[in-house]
Amino acid sequence: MKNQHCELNELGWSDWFEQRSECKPTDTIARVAAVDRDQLLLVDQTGLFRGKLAGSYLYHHQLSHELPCVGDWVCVEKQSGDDFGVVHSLLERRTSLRRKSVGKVVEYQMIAANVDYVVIVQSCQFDFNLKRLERYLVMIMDGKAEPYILLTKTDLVESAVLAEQLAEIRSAGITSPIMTLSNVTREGVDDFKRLLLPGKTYCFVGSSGVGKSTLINHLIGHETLETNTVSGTGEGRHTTVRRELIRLNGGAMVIDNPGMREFGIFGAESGIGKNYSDITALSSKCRYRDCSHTGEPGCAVIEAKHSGKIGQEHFENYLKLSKESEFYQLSHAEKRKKDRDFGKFIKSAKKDLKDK
Ligand SMILES: Nc1nc2c(ncn2[C@@H]2O[C@H](COP(=O)(O)OP(=O)(O)OP(=O)(O)O)[C@@H](O)[C@H]2O)c(=O)[nH]1
Ligand SMILES: [Mg+2]
Ligand SMILES: [Zn+2]
Repeated sequence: MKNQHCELNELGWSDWFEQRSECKPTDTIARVAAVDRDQLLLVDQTGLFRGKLAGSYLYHHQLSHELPCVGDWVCVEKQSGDDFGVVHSLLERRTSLRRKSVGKVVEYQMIAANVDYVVIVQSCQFDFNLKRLERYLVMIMDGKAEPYILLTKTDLVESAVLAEQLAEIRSAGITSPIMTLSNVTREGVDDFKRLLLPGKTYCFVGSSGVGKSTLINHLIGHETLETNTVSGTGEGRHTTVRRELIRLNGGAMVIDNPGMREFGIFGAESGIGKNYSDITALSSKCRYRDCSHTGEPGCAVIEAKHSGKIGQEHFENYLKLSKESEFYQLSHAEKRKKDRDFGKFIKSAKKDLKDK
């Protein structure tokens, strides 16, 4: 991993944070480049270093949105020369990209903090969906960031299809800037790249497989030899198992995201139940209670499909949505596990404190 030296402003620091910072004069101010459970990858003027959350911080902040996420600014206790720091506070967020968690207390699952722009990526082949686009836009406005709309895979559709999608977005009254590109022919990639401003942070969101990482790799790749990356791209490749802040050679910062499952906009209370009540009603007649309606014996849904009571397309849309919803459940389970790990961490951290 490459270390780099730069000013805090180049990492996105501004007066806004300066005025609100409660860091002690002896603290190091750093930005969170990646989070791996209780371990943090931090970056400041001197480069990258590892950190962990102070036990006392964890003790007082247990809701997931109170914990640092990628893009956050934090106050760190660190001896000069040390390559490890203890994070003891989190600065107020100027913007946050987050979704509400289901539960009794109001809790948010953070996607990223202090991003200036959120790039909503949809592939113009198969993935384009106005309703989903609108939901992303609401989420972005809610978090006070600026949206960009990016349609990818233009190599796979006729230009008339693309033109129709653009018209559809505009006629829905959406005025955000729209870009189009193909990662294969590279048409539009340079135009997109020119939009990225130094010192600004861009977070990429969108369904799995729409080409977010491929694009980010192109953005890095042009200059692989001399790329200054904030984190994890030493191998020259980017994987989307976790979010990380990457600094491009031009000075802009990008955050990749894993696809749909991280977004979880298909909660049980939204779409599926309402629009597919015919199928959910039939499910109760399936032989198996957890029937997935994909070939189990005694499946009432498949039977209804064969007899024509349920349309093929309706059925396929249902399957698609419920798969995405499973992804959401999965991410919820992962989150629970993470919380448990954090719980264990709190215990051990508290023990550490006592031992001192
Ligand atoms: N034809 C075509 N294929 C593309 C384009 N962009 C990406 N792909 C392909 O689409 C697949 C998925 O691309 P990724 O970049 O991994 O998609 P992603 O959005 O990062 O997906 P997740 O990480 O799962 O969220 C890869 O096989 C890419 O080669 C494009 O513009 N045109
Ligand atoms: Mg990816
Ligand atoms: Zn069934």
